[in-house]
Amino acid sequence: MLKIEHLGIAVKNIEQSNELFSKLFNKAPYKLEKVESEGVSTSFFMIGESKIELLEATNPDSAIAKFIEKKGEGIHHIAFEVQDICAEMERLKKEGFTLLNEQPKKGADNKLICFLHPKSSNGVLIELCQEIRG
Ligand code: CMX
Repeated sequence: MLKIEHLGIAVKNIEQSNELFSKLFNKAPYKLEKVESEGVSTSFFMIGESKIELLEATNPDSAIAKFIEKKGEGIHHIAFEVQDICAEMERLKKEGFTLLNEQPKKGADNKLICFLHPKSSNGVLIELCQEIRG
């Protein structure tokens, strides 16, 4: 793994949270993006070399809607950048982690992504991500 790529924060209302976090960071998000396949509306803030992703559910079946219903707003996942997502998925599967998708899928911010089930990583939802190159 190369570095923490971003932290994901589940929010109820992304417009309100964009205002709140813009005040906190004293800057606006650099990107707003809907990812229909994940049922989320996202925004990204760049803080030095670190990124924060805000996520609002776009439908009641979204992972974010279920998370907020159960746990309330807050930190939802940690994403790690990897060089070769397929190789890393294979390695982690062999190590006993539960992959939530067998093939990398397209995520927000020009990334191929794969999630690991929080039950296999001490209650933390982990995302692997690799920049889509070319
Ligand atoms: N962090 C930690 N634990 C979590 C969690 C999270 N983000 N989301 C759910 N859980 C917990 C649940 O509370 C539950 O715990 P208990 O059994 O102790 O109650 C457990 O994980 C399993 O819950 P579940 O009911 O079996 O499954 P859910 O329907 O809640 O789904 C998960 C959980 C992780 C499988 C699902 O959220 C998922 O597939 N996530 C990956 C995709 C995703 O999160 N997409 C949105 C972000 C997309 C993006 O970043 O662009």
